[in-house]
Amino acid sequence: MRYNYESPIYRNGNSLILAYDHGTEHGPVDFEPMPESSDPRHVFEVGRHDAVTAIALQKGNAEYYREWEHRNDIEDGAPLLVKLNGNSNLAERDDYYSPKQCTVEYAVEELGADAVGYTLYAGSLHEDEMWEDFREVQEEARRYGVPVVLWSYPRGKGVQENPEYSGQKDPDVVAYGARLGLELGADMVKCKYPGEQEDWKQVEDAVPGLKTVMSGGSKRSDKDFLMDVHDTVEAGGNGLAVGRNIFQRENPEELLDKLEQLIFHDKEVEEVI
Ligand code: FBP
Repeated sequence: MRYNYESPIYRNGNSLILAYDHGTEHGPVDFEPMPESSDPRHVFEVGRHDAVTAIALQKGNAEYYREWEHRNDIEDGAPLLVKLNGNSNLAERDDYYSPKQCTVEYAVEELGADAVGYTLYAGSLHEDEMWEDFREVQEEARRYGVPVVLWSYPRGKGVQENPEYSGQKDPDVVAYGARLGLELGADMVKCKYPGEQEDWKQVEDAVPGLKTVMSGGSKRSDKDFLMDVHDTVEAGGNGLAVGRNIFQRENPEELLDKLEQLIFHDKEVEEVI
């Protein structure tokens, strides 16, 4: 079914996805600012906050998550979004590629996934291969009735070497990446914030009716981060997928309280800060 709005990853149509796949994508360096965050159980606990509508984990951590819930009789853990592909910073390739480590079947049947996620690097020399991988993911997700979230990150030679683009956060590039999600059958796209609210409007204009979430990015001040999230939601976005801006904070619950107000209760930044 297209657009399974009954999924627990949505609350009033919006989402806050706690992403914790950074050990794969960036390595342990991302845990240095807050060493507790290296322990998945610390982040699983953070995911129990009411604001979190899904926790995005690679297969190994997803297995650990289910075991943690079971051993500790946890019944209010965040819904699980299994990230099906990923790649490390150690790999040396001619261009970006993110191989698949998990099938939708394994994610749903063995891990009880509520949703799945896949990263597509449009613009890479390996774009065609990733389209094929995504086709399988999307069709399998439809069979199981779970939403598929596309980490839509255009990057690589086709973007870098095109003089019409100023990089992966160029609004034209971000909007194009989002549009691919719409046309390839994603239920939601997760896109880099291009920098300004009007740029996010351009993204929304490219994908009428499709759910969109802003990708958190590197850690910044509470105010700057909340402003970006607010501007995204006000421009029509459906929330946020965030990692470092949560788990690199000493008191992530405090920021989650504020994000909850912006994403699910339409509050202004000044009302929550
Ligand atoms: P952040 O909020 O920390 O940016 O996390 C979002 C995310 O998409 C993660 O899922 C992923 O690990 C990371 O960003 C990848 O970012 P990039 O490919 O730009 O290094």
